[in-house]
Amino acid sequence: MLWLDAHADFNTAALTPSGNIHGMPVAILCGHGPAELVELGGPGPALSAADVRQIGIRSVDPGEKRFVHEQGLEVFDMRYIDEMGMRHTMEQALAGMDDNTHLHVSFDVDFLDPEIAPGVGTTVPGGPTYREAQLCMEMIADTGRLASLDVMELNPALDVRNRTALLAVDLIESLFGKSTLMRQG
Ligand SMILES: [Mn+2]
Repeated sequence: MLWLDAHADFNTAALTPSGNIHGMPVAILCGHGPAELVELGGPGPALSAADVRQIGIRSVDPGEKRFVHEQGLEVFDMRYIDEMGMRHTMEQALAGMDDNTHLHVSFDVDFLDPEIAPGVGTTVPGGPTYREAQLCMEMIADTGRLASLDVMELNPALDVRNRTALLAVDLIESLFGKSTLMRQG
């Protein structure tokens, strides 16, 4: 699972400073949370931490930060992207898939820099630019392994002339394989 987000969403009820359950889904998917949620899709956790790669992270709570480290979650934060570039980041994040890999992408629109995507509930400055986000989506498409997608947090009431929604559609088209030129496979 590729988790594109400004936030790690790896809080638990014990760690969270805000109490917001929308900051907990990755922890719950990895088995840390109430059984009613952990086993929502069947017995046992849906994923292990080793199945998760996070991209674009730049807001992590103090207890959550420790827990991310303890669980060995693979996080490509904005500092990593700044230093290594989006191409290298995605090469690392997409490494190790095989023919049996079901790649799920969770795209929280607050992944994007608020300068280009203001229409979200919790903006965090310093996210990927338009070109970085396009490259991220295109490199996922190039793997041919994308099998499912969720798109989160787009809020039309906070958007500016629908630009965030239009941008999300543009990026999802790239994720589904739309490209400028015919590309060699
Ligand atoms: Mn988020």
